[in-house]
Amino acid sequence: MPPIENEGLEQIRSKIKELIDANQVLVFSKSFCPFCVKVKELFKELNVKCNAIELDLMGKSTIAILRLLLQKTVPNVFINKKHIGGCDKTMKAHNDGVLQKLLGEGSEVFDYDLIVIGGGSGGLACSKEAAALGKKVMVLDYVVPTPKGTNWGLGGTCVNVGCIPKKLMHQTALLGTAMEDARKFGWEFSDQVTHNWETMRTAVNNYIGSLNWGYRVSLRDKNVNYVNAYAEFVEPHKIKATNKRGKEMFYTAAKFVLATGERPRYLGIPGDKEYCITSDDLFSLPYCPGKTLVIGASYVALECGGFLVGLGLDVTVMVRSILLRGFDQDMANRAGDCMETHGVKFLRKFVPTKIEQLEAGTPGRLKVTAKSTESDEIIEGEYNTVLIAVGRDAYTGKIGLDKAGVEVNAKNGKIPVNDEEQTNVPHIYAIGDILEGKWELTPVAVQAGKLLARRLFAGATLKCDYVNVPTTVFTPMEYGSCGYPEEKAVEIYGQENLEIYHSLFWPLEFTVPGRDNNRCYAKIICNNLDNERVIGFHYLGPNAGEVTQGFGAAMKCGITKDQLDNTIGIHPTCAEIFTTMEVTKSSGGDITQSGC
Ligand code: FAD
Ligand code: NA7
Repeated sequence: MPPIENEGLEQIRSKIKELIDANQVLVFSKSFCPFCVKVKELFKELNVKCNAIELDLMGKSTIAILRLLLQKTVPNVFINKKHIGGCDKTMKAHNDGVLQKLLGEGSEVFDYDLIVIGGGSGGLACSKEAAALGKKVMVLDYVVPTPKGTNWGLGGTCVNVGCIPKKLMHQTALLGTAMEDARKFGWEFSDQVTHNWETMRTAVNNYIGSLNWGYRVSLRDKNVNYVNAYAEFVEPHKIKATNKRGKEMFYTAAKFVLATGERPRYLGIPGDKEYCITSDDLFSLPYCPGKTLVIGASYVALECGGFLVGLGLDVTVMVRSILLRGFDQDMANRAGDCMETHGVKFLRKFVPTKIEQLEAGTPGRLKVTAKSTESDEIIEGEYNTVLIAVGRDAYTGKIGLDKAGVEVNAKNGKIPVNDEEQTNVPHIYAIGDILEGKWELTPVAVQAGKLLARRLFAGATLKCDYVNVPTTVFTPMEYGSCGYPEEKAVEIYGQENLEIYHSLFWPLEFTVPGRDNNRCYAKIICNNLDNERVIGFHYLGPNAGEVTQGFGAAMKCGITKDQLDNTIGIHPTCAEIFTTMEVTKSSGGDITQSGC
């Protein structure tokens, strides 16, 4: 507001009216007043421009202005020319949803309050939560088939081509091992035990089908408008949706959430798209893959290689450099060693250069040529199936982000957001696997989606906490972790400030069958500078997900080594090892276990 020192009351009155008329939100405020700060913060959270007249900074005119206003106290809030009142009344109006309605008046009318692009883990959670808060919501989900033509239903990666089929097939493999163990416990089978891929695939895919259906029903029950169409921005507030028959529809929304996930990366070598499959194809493959080469060494590669060998197949994993990049390397190598014990062959320091078809079929025969990363050595091998698992790319390239002005990391398609999952365009948000530098896990996408909806539409302030996220790699010997890998902890805190406790252990259930003795391993990394707080938790053993989940909660509460020592274990279990760890890594003491 320009200086009005020398103006008469009438002029001031007309200036005030002008200001109220011209601003969607006008707040008469005092810069030091905490209630005014609260109100201004609210509008900031709502992404609504709030014009504040700081009366304490206006000299003499303050008194004149206050004389003319009916409400003499601050904050004094006007929305679309309507007088709201002070802090309490504004907050109440927000909680009752009245404020949002008033803000909507006089502004552009959109088809939806929220459009979510992508009906996977994050998108479904966000859209259902927003609809439960009374918003008009649309979610679009569309699966572009793989180069092999594989397609699937609603629910995204986790349900169709990720966590769910992966864990069920891992379970299939574990049952095979359990059957071997069973003989040692006295079970007798008269017939030779074999595995039928088609039976497993059909059972797993029937279950997935039931989940797809369940998602549809729950969207309908929650009044979310689900559209099975591919969405792309044509304007910042408008998308084009193209369905599988090519029909185009256009929709507008006040706000958007991007949750388009990732898709497997290909190698870019001759024969990769023609002859190879990815995890997007594996779980619904209509035939047993036979002798398989898995290319890649991170978690998708090792998990798939692990369950395939568990089904009795001949499996080789081609590793370019290290196992499980980003995870604790001591643990990664131990998990790899266990895979080798379970029959997986590793071809280390090789990358494929060419895939050729020797014979078509289900499966056919493929020739793979690979070169060493350390020498000129070239090798060739013959496999029935080649599974590429060399990472996943954010699926953001063809959704018209340029039309909406959303910034994207050109190298990997990831979307940078602030700590409220907001992109550089204030009304567009992003969650899940497409985020830059965040965990690519289902529960993370779900939590981020839910909390985002509550912040957008219920005045909540809680943000998604991406720290100390527990996770598990479902290799034949499972690896659960939470917090820092050892390398990272050393880098951040320095070796001299850490105490690392560790132990090998032998699960009781492995003793009678006499397998995997002293292969299971537990390790915690404690920060000496902070009361030996546990900053890294690592577990290699059975039921790693179940074990790690509870310790994840403990780490959220800031558990220390002392508190772990004071926790009484449950006997006989694997998890109890964490309550009795005494040997530090630095001592070099014996960590083998011989009994309970
Ligand atoms: P997604 O679930 O991928 O959903 C995105 C959806 O958007 C997809 O359906 C996609 O088709 C759709 N879409 C994309 N573009 C458009 C568009 N333009 N218009 C309309 N729709 C579009 N996580 C775990 O927590 N535990 C595990 O054990 C685990 N195992 C995994 C195993 C494998 C093999 C893989 C590949 C992943 C695994 N994950 C696991 C990761 C987990 O699946 C992802 O983190 C999670 O699915 C991410 O959710 P999202 O909402 O970001 O994306
Ligand atoms: P990641 O974690 O991105 O790992 C990719 C792996 O593939 C890694 O071992 C790479 O080796 C390897 N890679 C990458 N490019 C090549 C080529 N050209 N040749 C051979 N090997 C290669 O991918 P994932 O698919 O396992 O997991 C992605 C996410 O999906 C994961 O976080 C889950 O949430 C689900 P490198 O170590 O770089 O040498």
